Amino acid sequence: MPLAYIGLGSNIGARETLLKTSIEKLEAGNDMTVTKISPLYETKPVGGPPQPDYINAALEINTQLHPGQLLDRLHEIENDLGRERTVKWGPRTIDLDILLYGNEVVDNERLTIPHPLMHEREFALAPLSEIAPNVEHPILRKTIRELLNNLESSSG
Ligand code: A4P
Ligand code: MG
Repeated sequence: MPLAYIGLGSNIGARETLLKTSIEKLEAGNDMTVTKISPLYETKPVGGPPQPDYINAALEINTQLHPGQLLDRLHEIENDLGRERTVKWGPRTIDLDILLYGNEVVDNERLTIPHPLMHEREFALAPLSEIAPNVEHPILRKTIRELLNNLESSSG
């Protein structure tokens, strides 16, 4: 079974509790195991309207769900936790993104894997590098640690 990596973010409400509850909900089903959990990072918002700071984290999961089924599951949990989609990149109770799914490259109307912006975002790469530093991005062919180092050296 492939290992997949999920990025978590929250910037409204009880942010830490929302992250922890979403992890519990992922573990509650019998179709995946959460195998690694990164530390939580407090981050400044990137893009979108002015909005509160985020807490971000990353997970490694071992799952039999295919990418589309995994996305459905993540959306169910986001909805359970009160996510409302109003403004693109706007504030949210919880955002669950598929960052990587094994070595798979997916690009259809619902889903792009690897997540198309992950390599430009410190809030995604910093937690991911704590649990998957040597995992390679299947398109860019660089490890997560290398992508994070590139970003840090280019942003000065
Ligand atoms: N979708 C396509 N590919 C994926 C994927 N790999 N994982 C589609 C998850 N979803 C994927 O997402 C819109 C649609 O993207 C989904 O219905 C799915 O079919 P959404 O979660 O409804 O909307 P969104 O999150 O507002 O848009 P998007 O483009 O996912 O935004 P991002 O990239 O998630 O960015 N700053 C900090 N510090 N921390 C953050 O976590 N997050 C964002 C949102 C902006 N700034 C941030 C943070
Ligand atoms: Mg999202």
